[in-house]
Amino acid sequence: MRLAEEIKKEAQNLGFSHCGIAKAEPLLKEKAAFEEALRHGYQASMSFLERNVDTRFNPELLLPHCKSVIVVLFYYPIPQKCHSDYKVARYAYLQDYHVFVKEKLEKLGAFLSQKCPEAQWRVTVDSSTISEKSWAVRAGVGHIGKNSLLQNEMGSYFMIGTLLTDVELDYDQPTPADCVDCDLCMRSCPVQAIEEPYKVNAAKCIAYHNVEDKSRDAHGDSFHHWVFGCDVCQEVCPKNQKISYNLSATQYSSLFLHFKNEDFENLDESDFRHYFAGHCAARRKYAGLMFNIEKVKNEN
Ligand code: B12
Ligand code: SF4
Ligand code: SF4
Repeated sequence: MRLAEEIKKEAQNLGFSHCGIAKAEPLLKEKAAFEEALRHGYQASMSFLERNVDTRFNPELLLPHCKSVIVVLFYYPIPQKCHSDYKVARYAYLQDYHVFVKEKLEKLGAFLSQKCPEAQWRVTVDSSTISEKSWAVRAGVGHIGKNSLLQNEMGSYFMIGTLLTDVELDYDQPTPADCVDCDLCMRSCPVQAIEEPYKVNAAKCIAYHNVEDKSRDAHGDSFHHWVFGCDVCQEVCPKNQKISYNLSATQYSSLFLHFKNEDFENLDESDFRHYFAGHCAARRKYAGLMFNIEKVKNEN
């Protein structure tokens, strides 16, 4: 078996639904589109997006002599079954993907080292300065939908990670985009944050205001019941209607699923620390989550 095929098989053994490989070369078209989005101010206060723009689209700046970008997708088919007026994005039911996807990718890196002891490699999951969706498209594991998210035949509920390496491999081809005449996500976004197809203005997006925005300023728009993240533009997408739920395959925590209104409203700091250690919600900190809950409570 060729090395690329062995890597993909190992990725599957590690629990990734998809694995594709892109040639590491500067992505000029994608970089230009990204810079255009920055000129529109779509990054809101996330000034980290303005730094290291070259690095995001040229992995050689992250790993010297980088030849290949191995992209993996972790699929999380989790049902949204709220017992309360407070909604939480599905990815927050998982343990913190920054940790477990990274661990799995490090195992994939160790597998590569077994096969090629000289190999240099580096893992990225979300935090690094790399445009993960752009590389996923290049690696042939999906295309960008009008909601700006990577999607394929299984839908869009994925977390993306990459393994950069200086080993040359066989490369995959991008698949064509296929939203065709649909614009459901754009019409359904409660705050009209998808201003143009494929482009989200974070300054309007609920998932920015209730997760990323540290200022917690008096944001005028409603959170529309979402206290952490937002899944509306994925829930309405026809690509996500055929989900076969397979919770045992995910690093799944049912805690939020069982929360009732009073559990959200009466959450105290020690319970927050106890229950949410190791979960994405912990990144928002107690005061941040309570700000969101209070805001939604006042809107109900
Ligand atoms: C900043 C960020 C956000 C911001 C901004 C969102 C956004 N659309 O950019 C906020 C906080 C709002 C956010 C929200 C969410 N995020 Co987020 N986010 C990121 C992060 C860290 C950087 C993305 C970025 O650079 N954005 C800036 C914009 C300008 O760039 P862009 O969207 O990549 O698109 C530009 C280029 O890539 C280029 N381009 C590339 N390919 C193509 C194809 C076409 C056809 C076109 C026209 C252009 C184009 O043009 C675009 C310029 O407009 C990535 C992780 C990473 N390091 O990549 C995760 C990431 C994109 N987020 C992710 C997730 C899961 C979410 C949420 C679904 C979470 C939730 N449920 O609440 C929401 C979805 C909101 C949405 N509809 O986008 C996943 C996406 C998985 C997937 N299936 O695509 C990522 C990849 C994290 C991960 N490692 O898995 N996120
Ligand atoms: S995550 Fe929510 S607010 Fe953001 S673009 Fe999607 S539907 Fe709109
Ligand atoms: S809802 Fe329609 S337009 Fe939006 S991403 Fe899904 S298929 Fe594409």
